[in-house]
Amino acid sequence: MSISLEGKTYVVMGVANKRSIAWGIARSLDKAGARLIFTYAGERFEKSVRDLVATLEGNHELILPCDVTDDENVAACFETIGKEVGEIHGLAHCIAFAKTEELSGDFSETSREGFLLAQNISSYSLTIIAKYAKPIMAESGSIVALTYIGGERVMPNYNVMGVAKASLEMSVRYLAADLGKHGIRVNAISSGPIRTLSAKGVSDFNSILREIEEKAPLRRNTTPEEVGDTAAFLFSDMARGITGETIHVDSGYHIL
Ligand code: N5H
Repeated sequence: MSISLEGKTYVVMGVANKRSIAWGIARSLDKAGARLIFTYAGERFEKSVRDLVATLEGNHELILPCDVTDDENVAACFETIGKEVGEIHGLAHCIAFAKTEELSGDFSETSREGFLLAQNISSYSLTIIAKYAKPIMAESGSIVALTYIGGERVMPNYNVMGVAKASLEMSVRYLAADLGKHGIRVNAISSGPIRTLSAKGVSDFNSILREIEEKAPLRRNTTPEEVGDTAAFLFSDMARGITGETIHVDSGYHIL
């Protein structure tokens, strides 16, 4: 079950380890025959990304650091990508961060610094990346970002990240409105909860997963493969009429 993305090049940003949703996306794109470029957040992730990429079918050589909090770093990263491959056909933004202490307890205690940090890394990063990816993006380019239902509705403990995801989802729409004139589409995938490194330390994650198994229309949890295949679809020409959309890949939980 795969579509062909042969001859296409995509940038996958935010692989941390084999459980990452970004890695699910990378595997689907690799299976579809795409050429991939990876960016990682800091030195601590470089080795794990390189080791993982070596297990893919295709030969994906370009693996670069990209610090999304630094405009010049993002500019340099996409300049390097442009020099190496010429043109890209899309990018997957799988980047988010908030302080652990702001992901539980009272939202009214959120600090200014923590609020801005979550917005900076989890939301504004999409806009700065779109700015520097635009000059090297093909006419049919496609950008995909990851979000969560906590950006639409209040979910226990999601707190500052919920506000950042709301901002990210609205950025997807404004970017779609802006970049549509260049033929570039911008969409988000709202994934059901998946046990990733980001979810580590979330207290009662098991009970969150259990509730989905019990209540979601499909009575099961979301896998990184399901998100990856939806990303592959959004990157493909099959999705050429879709932009500014948030697609829920969550076993239907969001309709409840
Ligand atoms: C309602 C929930 C439970 C509350 C959990 C919120 C999780 C938010 C995601 C952010 C991105 C987590 C985060 O920034 C954790 C960091 O403070 C500490 N972790 C790290 O630094 C690790 C090492 C690195 C790799 O993580 C990052 N992000 O850089 C939501 C859950 C049911 C679903 C969920 C887990 C959603 C989501 O947005 O990821």
